[in-house]
Amino acid sequence: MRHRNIVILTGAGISAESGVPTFRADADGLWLGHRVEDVATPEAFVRDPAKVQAFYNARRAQLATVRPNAAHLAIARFAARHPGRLTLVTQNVDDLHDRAHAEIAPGPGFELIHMHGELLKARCTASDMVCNWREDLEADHPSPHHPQGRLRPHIVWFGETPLEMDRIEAALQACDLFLSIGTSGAVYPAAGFVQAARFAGARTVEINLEPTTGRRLFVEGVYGPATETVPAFLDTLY
Ligand code: BJW
Repeated sequence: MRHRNIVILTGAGISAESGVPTFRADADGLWLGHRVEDVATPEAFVRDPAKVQAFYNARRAQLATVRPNAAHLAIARFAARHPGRLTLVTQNVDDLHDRAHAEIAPGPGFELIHMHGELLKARCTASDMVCNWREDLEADHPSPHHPQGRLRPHIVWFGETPLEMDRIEAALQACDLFLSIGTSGAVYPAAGFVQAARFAGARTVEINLEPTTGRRLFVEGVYGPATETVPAFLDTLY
């Protein structure tokens, strides 16, 4: 075993070949036809809850049409045989990592953190209670948890604090290998994780379709479609 404590950060690129659109692919800056600030901020939800709920309803429904790809499954296979600690931090709100790890049970040192939330969960605006949710949400969806609450998507919007930051920071401080897969590095704090990993002395590798603007922060880069590069790279670790 060349590495004991591993952190893998994933972004939209790992799910692209499953058919889930990435965020920053369009030259016109539109994201599934929306400006990101029209749908992914708390202010947008106050201004136009129907539009925000409809956007997330469509994405939640789309999850039923996609499946984990060879990159998700390669990480799941790796997690099943890695004897050390493996922290998989995903910025993705889809459930494709969850489904891959449900198919191939991970080892005891594995944890999966959805730092930007999950499409298949909803949160009460009054109590912050989180529940599993597969149906559409209405603009003013009453919360089962609190008489004054509404249900909103369990998504971390711009300006909100990402989830599980303490666990992520602890894993980064202890890691000896950091892999960043399919993320543009445009959104913080995830974009800064590579620096924390370098500070810990870790080997740092960017795996992407093409070098990102943050390429210089990584010691190594592996480029090509995730379904090919991720299984091949993980095979080199044993
Ligand atoms: C492939 C591939 C294939 C394609 N194979 N690869 C000014 C300066 C610095 C920071 C800020 C600033 N102003 C504001 C901020 C902070 C802000 C921020 O970073 N803004 C930037 C826009 C500048 N961040 C926040 O507000 C965050 N909160 C925060 O900072 O709180 C303070 C705090 C910090 C730390 C501790 C405590 C408190 C919250 C960010 C929330 C992000 N939310 C979103 C939307 C919600 C989720 C949803 O609706 O789905 O999350 S934004 C969107 O971007 C989404 C993603 O998770 C996130 C990252 O995108 P990702 O995954 O990188 O996708 P893309 O599309 O950008 O890239 C895809 C990549 O894949 C590309 O590189 C392709 O090449 C590659 N690819 N096909 C391999 N087949």
